Order: sequence, then C-alpha cells, then structure tokens
Amino acid sequence: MNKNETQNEMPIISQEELESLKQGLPQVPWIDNNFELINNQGVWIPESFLARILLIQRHFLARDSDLIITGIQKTGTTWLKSLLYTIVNRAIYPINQNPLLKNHPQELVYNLESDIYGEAFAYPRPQHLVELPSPRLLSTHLPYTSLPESIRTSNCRLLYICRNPLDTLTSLFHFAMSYLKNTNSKELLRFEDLFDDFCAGRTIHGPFFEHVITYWKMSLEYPEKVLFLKYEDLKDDPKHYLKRVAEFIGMPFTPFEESQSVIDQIIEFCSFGNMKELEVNKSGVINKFFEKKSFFRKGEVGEWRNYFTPPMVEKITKLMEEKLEGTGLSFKLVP
Ligand code: PAP
Repeated sequence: MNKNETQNEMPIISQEELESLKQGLPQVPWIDNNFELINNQGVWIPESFLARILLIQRHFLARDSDLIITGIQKTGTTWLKSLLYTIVNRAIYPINQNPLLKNHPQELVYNLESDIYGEAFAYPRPQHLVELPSPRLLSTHLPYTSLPESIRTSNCRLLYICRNPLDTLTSLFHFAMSYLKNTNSKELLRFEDLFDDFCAGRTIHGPFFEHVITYWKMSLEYPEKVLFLKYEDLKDDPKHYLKRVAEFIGMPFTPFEESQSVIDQIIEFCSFGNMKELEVNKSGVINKFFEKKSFFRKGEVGEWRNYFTPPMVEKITKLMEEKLEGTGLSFKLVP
C-alpha cells in the first residue's frame, strides 16, 4: 500500500466551487438535447462529470503496481477488462471458477469516473481504493491530458485500447439509444446528429482523434508505461496480443502454460460469444441506467457499413486522413 493512502472519507467539492468553475466554460446540447456537454480544458464532458474528474485529479493516488485500462467509450474496454482480469488471476482461478462467470467485467475492474468517483454507490467508494489488493485493476475513459498527476508520474501501467472511429460511433449510437430508453427520454437520437457532433469533436472525452493520438504518442515514447492496442488487431490475432499484454504487465505466459493451451482457453472464455451468453451478462443494470447486456451487442468489425451513408464515409475518411497524417497510426475499417 502507498503510505500516502490514508484517506478515510469521501472527498467532496463544494457546489460553490463547481458553479464558479463551470461559469464561462463552453456548453453545447448533446444527443438531441438529452445532455449538456461542457468543454473543460479542451475536452468535452457531461456537466455531471466535472466534479468527479476534479476529485480524481486531486485525490486519486496511483500505486506503481496499478494496471489501468484506458480508451474512449465503446472501443472495447469491456473485452480488455475480461482479458486482463483473467490473465492476472490465471494462477488463482481455473477458467471454470473464474469470477467473471458470476460478475460483469465492470464489477471486477472498476472505472474511476463511473464506479468509484461517480454517484451510483454500488461499487467501492474512493476510500475503499486503499483496501483493494495489488495489482489493482482499474479503468478510465479520461484522455491522457486529464489523468491525475500520480498516474502520469508513478510507474503504474496503462493499457490503451482504440477502435476504428466508424465502428466506435456505431457502437456509441446503440449504447446511447439504450440509455435513452432506460431513462424514458422522450427524444430519441438521430444517427446523423451524433455523426455531426462526433466529427466536430463533440463526444464524451472527445475529440476522439486527440484522445487516440495522445495515447499513441505516449506509447511510442514510453512503451514500458503505455501499451497501445487496437480492437481490430485483437480480433485478428488475439494470441499475439494476449502475449503482448501478459509481457507488458510482467506476467508472461510460460512455455508450460503455452503447452497447456492456456492462452487459447482465455481467448475462448473472453470471446464475445461466450461472454454474451453468460447469464450474469444478460440481465440487470450497471450504475443505475446501463443494461449489462448493452455492453455485449454485436462485437464486429465493419458493422458501420449498415449506418453510414456514402457522404458520411467520405467526410469521416477525409477527417481521419487529416488527423492521422504523419502519426504512423492507421485503422482497419473492414474485417
Ligand atoms: P464502454 O465504453 O461502455 O466501456 P466498451 O466495452 O469499450 O464500452 O465497448 C463496447 C463494445 O465492445 C461493444 O461493441 P458493439 O456495440 O459494436 O457490439 C461490445 O459489443 C464490444 N464487446 C464487448 N465485449 C466484447 C468481447 N468479448 N469481444 C469483442 N467485442 C466485445
């Protein structure tokens, strides 16, 4: 345990301070007026996230042993949670006793801004973070520039996952629709409006490309600190990338494990088909409004083709080329 981890009470931010911080921040309606997004230090966030992000930035203390999954929404963090949890705990739980059989991945790998510093109370609160054994498996959707100082300067490791923007947006559309249905919102969402917002950078923790490119650059500069993964690569060659993950976290698969097909078993157990069919992932909600099953929808590469019109494809392809130029980063759009 980090010796500074002595916090006993839930930290708070006064309403007064919040109101004064919000004043002057750019604000736009999002998903058909169901949400207000505010722009805090160049990043779009729902208004309600400002307090929790400040709390994380001011109070979260990383341990050198923390393993933190990062990625903007809908890029595959649930999948990576299942994989990471299973890899880290493989010596403790045989596959047929894996706690993922009884818990949604989000209940085993806590998201800082929703599960811990959010308002849902179903999960450990910040003061419980100190009780979690090492290595703590955590996640966050925050862009690199919004991470608390202690994540950036400690030796904790970040596993970043990204996904091609077209499938990310398609996935977000369905997730937002499911949320709107569960909150009985009258106004439903039009794909073309979400598309326009996304292209203009207005998406939670967006702009999308800045989120991805910053972590990409950090992974090139500090490969021991940031592992950069792509959803499409994981689909194409899961064995190769599971080995990369295991090596990155300092728990490489042994020749004996390889001979026992441990990697293949983990891939199969965490596969979309298997996870979606587990009873625990079929009903119930997470953080009040999010149906557990909405985290396992299609799990495909290229589903965007059912939603994007040719002009939309042209616009986002051009944007992608502009943003990625010179970065060495590219996305696979179809299987
Ligand atoms: P989050 O941002 O709310 O945490 P996240 O898990 O990052 O969501 O992304 C969800 C996407 O990952 C969904 O994609 P889809 O809407 O296009 O279907 C979900 O189906 C997909 N997904 C979840 N688990 C897996 C898995 N085991 N294998 C492949 N894809 C998965």
